[in-house]
Amino acid sequence: MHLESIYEEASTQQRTPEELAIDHVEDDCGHESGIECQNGACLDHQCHCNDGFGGCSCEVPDENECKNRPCDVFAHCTNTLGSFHCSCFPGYTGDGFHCQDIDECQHPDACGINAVCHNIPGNYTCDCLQGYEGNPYNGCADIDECSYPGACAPGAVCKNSEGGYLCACPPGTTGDPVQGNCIDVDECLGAPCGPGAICANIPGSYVCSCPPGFAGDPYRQCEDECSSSPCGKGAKCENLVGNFSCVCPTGYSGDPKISCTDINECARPNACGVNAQCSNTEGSFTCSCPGGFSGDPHVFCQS
Ligand SMILES: [Ca+2]
Ligand SMILES: [Ca+2]
Ligand SMILES: [Ca+2]
Ligand SMILES: [Ca+2]
Repeated sequence: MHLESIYEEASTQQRTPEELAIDHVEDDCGHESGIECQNGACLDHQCHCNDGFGGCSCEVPDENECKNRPCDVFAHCTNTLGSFHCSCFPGYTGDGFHCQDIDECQHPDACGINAVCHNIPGNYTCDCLQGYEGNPYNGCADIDECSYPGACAPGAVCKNSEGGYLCACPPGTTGDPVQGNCIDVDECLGAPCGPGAICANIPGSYVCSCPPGFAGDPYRQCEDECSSSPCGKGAKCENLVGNFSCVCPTGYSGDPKISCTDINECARPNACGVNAQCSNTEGSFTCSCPGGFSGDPHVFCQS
């Protein structure tokens, strides 16, 4: 019988636990012997022995050694005919004269998984580890903290883990991901784009672009489109807003994207004045009055 129930029964009946313990022994005693209840009182067909007697009909002289409390305080004393014995309470170990608490936590399976064991006198308790929930005696499972609204700060990313969870501000944002807020980083303040490029801050990131008339990888370098000599041989590159154009310079003709060649102006009729000599040059031509002639060769040479 458990300690508490013995004491409970003893207090309701206003008897000592030892006296009650004797009763429980006598309860097991039948009446087959036919001997009358000699040294006791018959109650409810049971012979309740006077002090110093035992047996089914209280016919045997017996000392109740339990009266002297010979057992450990954490043991149950049982009087027997001619003797007694001590047995440690549940949760205690020993010979009954010396009982000590069993440290149940030494047993690896005392609690379920992910639980912590606490040894207490006569018993033990189990609790789920922090971050775990369930029946600690059967086993605790990880709590998915991320399933709770507000586990992390607004805009933060929640990542569940065994026994815990992590809050993090997503890339491109900064702040306190647990209790504060994740705020966009203005990456443009750090001039992350290539030389000549335009930086635009956007939520969670930034964008680099080349200004109109410039080309290239804006994250590396933006260059005047003409700087890469996109036009044909002899052609002029003109940088435009968002574009460029190739033109053959004055005195040259052809497809400026392929090549520009000198115009032979002298092949044109009336390139120079009357009587004048035309001489073609790279990109131009000259007119001159021949020997013996004078005047403006672009208009008229006079002899
Ligand atoms: Ca214990
Ligand atoms: Ca967790
Ligand atoms: Ca940003
Ligand atoms: Ca020419």
